[in-house]
Amino acid sequence: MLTVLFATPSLWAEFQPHLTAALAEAGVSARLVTEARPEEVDYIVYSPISPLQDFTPYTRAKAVLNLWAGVEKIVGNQTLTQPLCRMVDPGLTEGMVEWVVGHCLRHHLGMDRHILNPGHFWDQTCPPLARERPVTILGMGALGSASAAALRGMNFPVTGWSRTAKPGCLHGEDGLKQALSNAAILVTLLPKTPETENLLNADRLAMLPKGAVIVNPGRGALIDDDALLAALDAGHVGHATLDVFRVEPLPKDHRYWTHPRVTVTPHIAADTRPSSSSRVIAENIRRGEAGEPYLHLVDRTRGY
Ligand code: NDP
Ligand code: OXD
Repeated sequence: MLTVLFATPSLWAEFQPHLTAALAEAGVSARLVTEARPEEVDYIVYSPISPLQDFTPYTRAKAVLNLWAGVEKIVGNQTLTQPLCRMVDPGLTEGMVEWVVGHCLRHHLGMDRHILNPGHFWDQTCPPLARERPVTILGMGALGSASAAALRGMNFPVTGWSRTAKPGCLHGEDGLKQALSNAAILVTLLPKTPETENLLNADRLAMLPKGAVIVNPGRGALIDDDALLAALDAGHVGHATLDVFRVEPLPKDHRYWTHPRVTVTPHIAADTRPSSSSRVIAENIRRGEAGEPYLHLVDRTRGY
């Protein structure tokens, strides 16, 4: 029987029934535990909030299965020699699509004008149709491409940008310039890697059309904070809706909290859902045992 170590005790109560059921459904016979002798562990279900950070004693572990989509907190861990899989969870994807669409629609429809204006506000200016509001998505992976599909379904013209060339998607520096210069709303769904850190610096923010809105559920480090605040102060960027930050929780004295054109949400864009993600974990353990390739394997050199 396999030993599967669930390495985040604070999430155990939520995940245990779903993982137990998913392992049984996948035909995997396993002892699911929160504590075990390291040399007896076959698979590790990990999250960035796991106390486990030294993988050296886990000599028998065949893979580390991350509960999060983002892997920046583990990908550089020198003690990790096993394959690392990230989370692509249908529930998480659905949640992200809803969050992205919701925040895009807020800005597209100018909802704040009516919700936040007290008194007898009677401005009858109608917003344009979605088909007239270009959206750019940086990062066209699991979450970016699902968000793009949903926005396209509502007629938003969506431009995608990713690292590699793919059909209907821009790439490279010229592609980025084109993607930014066309963005009334910019959604950032890139992973944090050495290449993406501070991608949105002052020069790149200047490429956006005046008044563009930024919606960032990706990672805080994608944006140079000082450059963004300067662009907001100058009115070049119309609004920034930010879900992720370099330091979380966002420090109480950070200017983002009080800036009139910034909306802060506390890293709640999308959560890994225990029921659907447990099936992904169980399927990967089944694959590991059957000698089949793992799903969502992280490329350690690429960083995501
Ligand atoms: P994927 O790995 O599926 O997609 C990443 C995308 O980014 C790919 O399209 C990839 O390009 C592109 N990319 C990576 N590096 C570069 C680069 N240097 N230049 C251009 N494009 C690049 O990730 P997901 O879609 O699953 O998740 C994206 C991120 O969303 C996560 O890493 C995490 O940071 C964040 N996230 C935030 C959550 C929240 O609640 N706020 C919840 C879940 C995730 P290519 O296709 O060519 O490989
Ligand atoms: C993730 C996240 O990476 O929630 O899954 O940010």
